[in-house]
Amino acid sequence: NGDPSEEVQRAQRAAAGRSISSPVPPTIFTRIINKSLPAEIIYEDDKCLAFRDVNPQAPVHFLVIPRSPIPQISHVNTGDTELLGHLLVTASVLAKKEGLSEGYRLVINDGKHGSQSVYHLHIHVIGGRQMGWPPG
Ligand code: IU
Repeated sequence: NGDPSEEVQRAQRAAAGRSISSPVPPTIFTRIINKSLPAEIIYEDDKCLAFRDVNPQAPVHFLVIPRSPIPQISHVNTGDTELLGHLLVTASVLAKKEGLSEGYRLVINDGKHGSQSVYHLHIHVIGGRQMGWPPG
């Protein structure tokens, strides 16, 4: 006790413990990725998956999510550039597959002002009707 080296060791053990446990609490989307919660998955690969939104806001409404549990778009860094590109290209390819030839809306909600409700990054792909602007 009172030995500074012990204190340092304790702090290092605590820090190591924190980095082992995930800093991001799992969301419902982790359960969709794990298949422990059923969802209508329309596409998946090694980096992402896409599934229909349970509360669709248009005739076509699906979400494209990374397997990696990035909580929100404001938390990404340059190391995520390739993954984010992949999510956008996947959204575009799937929109075409879903027949959205007249156009569609991509939405990423971030944080409180963005009305984000699930803190696992997702791109909404919404289409099959005329969209309004500005969004609410
Ligand atoms: P938001 O961008 O975080 O607000 O959107 C979350 C979306 O996830 C929203 O459109 C929900 O309807 C959708 N969703 C879902 O598809 N399946 C679920 O089990 C849950 C939410 I919870």
